[in-house]
Amino acid sequence: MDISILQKERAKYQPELPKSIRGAVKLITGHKTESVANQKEIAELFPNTYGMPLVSFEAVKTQQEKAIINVGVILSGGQAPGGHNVISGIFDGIKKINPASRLYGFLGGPGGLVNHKYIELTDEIINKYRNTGGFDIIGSGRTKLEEKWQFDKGLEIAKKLNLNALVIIGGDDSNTNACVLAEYYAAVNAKVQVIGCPKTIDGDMKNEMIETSFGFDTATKVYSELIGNIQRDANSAKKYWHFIKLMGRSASHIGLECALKTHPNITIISEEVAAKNQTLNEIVDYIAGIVVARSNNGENFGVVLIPEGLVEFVPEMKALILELNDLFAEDSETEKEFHLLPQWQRNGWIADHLSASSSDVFRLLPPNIATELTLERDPHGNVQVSLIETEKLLGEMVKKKLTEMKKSGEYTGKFGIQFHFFGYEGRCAAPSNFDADYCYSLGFTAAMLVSEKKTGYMSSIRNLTAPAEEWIACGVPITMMINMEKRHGHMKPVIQKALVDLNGAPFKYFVSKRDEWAKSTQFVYPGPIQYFGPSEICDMITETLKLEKA
Ligand code: FBP
Repeated sequence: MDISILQKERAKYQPELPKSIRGAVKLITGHKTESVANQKEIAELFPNTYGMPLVSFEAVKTQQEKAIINVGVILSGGQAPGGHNVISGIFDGIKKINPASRLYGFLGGPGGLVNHKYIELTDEIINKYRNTGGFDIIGSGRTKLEEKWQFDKGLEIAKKLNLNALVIIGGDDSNTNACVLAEYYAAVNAKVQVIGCPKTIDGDMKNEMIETSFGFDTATKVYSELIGNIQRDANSAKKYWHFIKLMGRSASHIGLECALKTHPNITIISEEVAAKNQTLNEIVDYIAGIVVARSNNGENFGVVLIPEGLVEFVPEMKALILELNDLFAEDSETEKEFHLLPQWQRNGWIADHLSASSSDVFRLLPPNIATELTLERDPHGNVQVSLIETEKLLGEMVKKKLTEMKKSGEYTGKFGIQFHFFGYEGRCAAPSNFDADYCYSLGFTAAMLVSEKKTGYMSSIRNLTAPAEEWIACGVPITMMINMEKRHGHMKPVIQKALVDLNGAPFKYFVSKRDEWAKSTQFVYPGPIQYFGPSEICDMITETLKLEKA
């Protein structure tokens, strides 16, 4: 197989582990936990895995001999840089615990567990994937594990392969799956443990005990390089406004981190839009105001960052989406009726089935955006926001507004526009040193949690602003992160997503700077990820972590 020169060199990189888990370790049991909300309901739904204590690992002088542990690993949901290092961390971890331990990879996500599609991951396979991006070692998928027959099929193969545990590498929805599965296996005394690992470029799988999800560091570095390059182009040609939509689903962590790294003229933060109850027209007025102000300074160019989940946070759009979700609730009469309609009748039918206010909003949307809002939800009931062209919606609305302002003499500039969407280009990049080390440590810690017979825990590495050797390896009960939310029209226990905290240091710092960045041109050009060279550049952590932990 041909590999790039970088890949060849990168294969030699030995990821760092926290010092405390490099040799012999001892489990330390901390205090008992409770769920982040809806404690009574969650305790009732998870009687076997609720309220378990936090655990951590400490170095000791001698290690007792440990039993063989066989593990099945699943990559779940969207790709995130570093997934292969989690797997190599698990592999090295279980082999260190007992060299006869074995690792199996289920193919194509949670569906592989249910359909019994797997491979054994050997040294030879693992070595080809160390420090590489992507999830192609075993593939990923979005099958939701929620039905008893799926759990039982999983148990069947786990028994056949003599597995002690499953490790599910995923975001909030996939770790919710892990939690539900752990509870079921504990309830039927299946003797199969389930451990989760916090993955997602979106950065929203974090909380008091999980400082960041893996992949966020690398993906935001890739997007920031691209944004920086576009800013240079904008500042060179001086003739375009670039509207850039950034992946990240609901939360705006990616947009905020990229803004902190690159200082664009405008960054919309969805959580702020919701808090201020801003309408679409108000957002358009805000952007147009900055375009006019810059034009008055002779600068008919700029860069706007737009989080991909924005439409779900604009109050009138949010109300519309909630109504649409109910209309498309799984197996509902309306859902069935809608799918029988020919394409040309669908938008009219929807408008007739909405409340008067949502119907007005729906009818005023450009037809392509209206159709994008009605596309199939993902298996977890989420609107597929990456398919909605919010950058075009806002760009076209700003253009219209400026045309009106031109007519009334309030604006005399030129408005050329370019659209971009950065998402998939960041999800499989070769992991930064941070993500390579972080992921390897998460995998290694997952192996230790399995060896300690823990189930329903998420592998957690803390103290991430310190050098890797000072990181702390822990286990956090997943039930601690769960609350009740409406999905597919029904209340379900799910991990609470972390949105941008408007009282948090990263957002406050951004607010203190954004007017300056809007009026004058203060672009920063971060350039590409560096894997070799001085530590200040190779081991850089995110601005978000720096500010949150300052
Ligand atoms: P996860 O939450 O599974 O990590 O997904 C991340 C993500 O990249 C989102 O940012 C994006 O909205 C979505 O996946 C796109 O999904 P798909 O890969 O199915 O197009």
